[in-house]
Amino acid sequence: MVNVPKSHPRYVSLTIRERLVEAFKKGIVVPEGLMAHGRGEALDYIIGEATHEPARKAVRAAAALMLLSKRPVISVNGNTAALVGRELAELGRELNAPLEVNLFYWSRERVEKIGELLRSYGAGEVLLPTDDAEEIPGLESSRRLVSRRGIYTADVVFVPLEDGDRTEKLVRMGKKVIAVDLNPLSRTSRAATVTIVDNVVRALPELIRVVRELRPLSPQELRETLDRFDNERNLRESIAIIAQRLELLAAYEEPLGD
Ligand code: PTJ
Repeated sequence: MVNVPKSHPRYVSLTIRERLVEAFKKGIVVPEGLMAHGRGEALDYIIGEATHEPARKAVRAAAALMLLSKRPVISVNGNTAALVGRELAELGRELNAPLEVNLFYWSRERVEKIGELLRSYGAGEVLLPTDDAEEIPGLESSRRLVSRRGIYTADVVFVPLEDGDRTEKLVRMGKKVIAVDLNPLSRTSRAATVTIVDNVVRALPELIRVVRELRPLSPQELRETLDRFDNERNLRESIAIIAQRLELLAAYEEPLGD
């Protein structure tokens, strides 16, 4: 692993890259996952690698939805296992929700490796798509394979960093979907019930913190928190932040990036 000096101005971003490259070498992340990260990284660069107000509002709505849920399930792919596996295990314990490995680029070996990694982080229940397998209706990708005890019967599915198809199909099955995606224009972002436009690396610790903060609220108060949230309006606010950042940079009102 390359040793990134802490003094480097892009230390955090370079360390995240190194984590993904290491996970790629171990067979957790696919090469396509590195490309997907590049797209996310570019958007993160534009928003100043910071959590903005729309993301904070979405985290509150997501936490309320998770606390109201009877059967929440956390879906994990290669990238999220590598970047926030530990936090996903912690969120699962906090919500008493199973983690389910669900991959786009499917291989039995990788499914098992990711399952093992999550268990090494102290995850409670870890479901694999090979356990009591069912199929998401109308979905052709490998993501269609889900566990009956998990995503198939969940009422709320948390899908940090996703491709759009499955989100649409899960919503069509009557489920509520919470997504984390740095791209507010993606199909996932538009199809989800609540989209957190932020880097998973910042969103997960914040989500865990807010779940703990909102836990004492009554179901009525949680429902009010959720009802105040409008995903489409929130996505438009995130797009406005991207536009404003670029305008300020173009108008010499912010220092150019490094
Ligand atoms: O492990 P697998 O086989 O399930 O494959 C995982 C990937 C990520 C390769 C697969 O789901 C995929 O191809 O995803 P997409 O369609 O490229 O979508 C990934 C989305 O995540 C893009 O919109 C990126 O902008 C966004 N993204 C990338 N890195 C991050 C991110 N969003 C939040 N935080 C990130 N760190």
